[in-house]
Amino acid sequence: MAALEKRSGKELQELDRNHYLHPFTDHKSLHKKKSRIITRGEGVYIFDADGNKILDGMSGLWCVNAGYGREELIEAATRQMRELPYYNSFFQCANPPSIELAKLLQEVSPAQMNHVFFAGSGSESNDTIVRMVRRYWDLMGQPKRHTIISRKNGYHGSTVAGASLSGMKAMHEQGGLPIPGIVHVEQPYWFGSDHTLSPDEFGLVAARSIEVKIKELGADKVAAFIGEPIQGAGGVIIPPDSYWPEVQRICDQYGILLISDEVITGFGRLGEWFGADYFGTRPDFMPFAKGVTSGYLPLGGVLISDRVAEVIIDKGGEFFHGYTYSGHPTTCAVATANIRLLQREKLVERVKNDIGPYVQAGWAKLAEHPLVGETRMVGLMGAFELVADKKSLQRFDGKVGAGTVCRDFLVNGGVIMRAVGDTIIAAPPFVLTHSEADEMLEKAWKGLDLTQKALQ
Ligand code: PXG
Repeated sequence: MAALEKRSGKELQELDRNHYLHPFTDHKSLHKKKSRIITRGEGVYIFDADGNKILDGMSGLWCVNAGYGREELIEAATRQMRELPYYNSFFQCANPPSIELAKLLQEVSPAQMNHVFFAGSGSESNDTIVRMVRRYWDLMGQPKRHTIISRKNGYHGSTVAGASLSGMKAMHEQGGLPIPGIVHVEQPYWFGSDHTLSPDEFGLVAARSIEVKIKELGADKVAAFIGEPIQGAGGVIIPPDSYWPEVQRICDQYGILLISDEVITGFGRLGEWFGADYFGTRPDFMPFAKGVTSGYLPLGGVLISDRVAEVIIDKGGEFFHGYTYSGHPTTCAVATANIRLLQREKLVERVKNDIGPYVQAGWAKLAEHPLVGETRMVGLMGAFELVADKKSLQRFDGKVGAGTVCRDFLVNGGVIMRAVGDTIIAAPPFVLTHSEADEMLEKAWKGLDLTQKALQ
């Protein structure tokens, strides 16, 4: 049998079609086309089996923040695999890399976060949180505090608990979700509103939909609120300034645990180590994944505040929860190497003070394009909205599939961005240079021109 890399692109596509079920994919429609086989990555570029070089404006799936081909991450994995590729953290065991990483996470995270529980992905991290939140309230003698409030169009994963926390209608319709005890309130998506309120007024209304729900359920029934600092998969929804302070006030007033889902925003995406740092919230839980290893190996986890950790540790006895790969030595070694790399190259500061502002300035200019109704970006996490009428901000309402048309032009033109409905989103690696940023923005403009022509 030929080694995998020796197969032709065509051969790989055929095997893919015959044997491989992809995540979030309509396979019938994919099989009519063919999948794009990505074979290599270097810096901010990926290469496909047809020989195309594409600027990865999505950092893989919001994760390859340090860029492709980083030798120190490869070496960290190799070294650890030689020493101890795997051992578990059950049965009163631990291993040096998981302990090192736990300590390092404590150093880079907000002051109240002094403990971590490791998982294998963002979804698993949120499953852990659902269990731990309920365990906490049981131990506090308030077992009725069971319900977790989340948001419509939020994304928290694809496992049963993750998909339940997510506010995606299409996901809920498949398999009878959400599970009991998870409810959804309004998202702070000003552009998607009727624009009768100012962004700050709208942000307050969205935050207060949490309070309305608390009063409806009874505060003694509500365990926690979960939100992404900026919604990622939902379309890079940057809340108005009024939003997070009001959410924090509500959580404080009703004694509800705050979960800041940092799976995308953690480890520098917004120019601060965490989204909670950027928005000034004081979460009790921070699930993370993706950027913790720059996507080189799958690792997730939950940072846990002292308020919760003390109860789980002191009052809890055994918490019957954990994964085979909790504290996996190799993934933890790579995460530590990645965080050290972010620190040494000052990449978080670079997002805040250098490449972030540079890309933001160019991104804002895309608003001059006749198809664009709004641009927005914090750090290196941005979106623009395609509109049918620029003056009235009238949207296409999904009818012509403008987002998909534009996305295809972008990708075929050599830059990866993603379409969420008619919102185009981007999240490039932190190592993007100024000239690569120029290339990304020029290609975005070109893609918009082609989309405009195609839709006329
Ligand atoms: N929370 C957030 C905020 C996420 O963005 C998860 C949890 C789940 O993580 P895992 O590792 O289980 O996938 C995510 C994942 C997209 C897209 O299309 C986004 C994610 C995953 C897949 C696709 O933007 N985010």
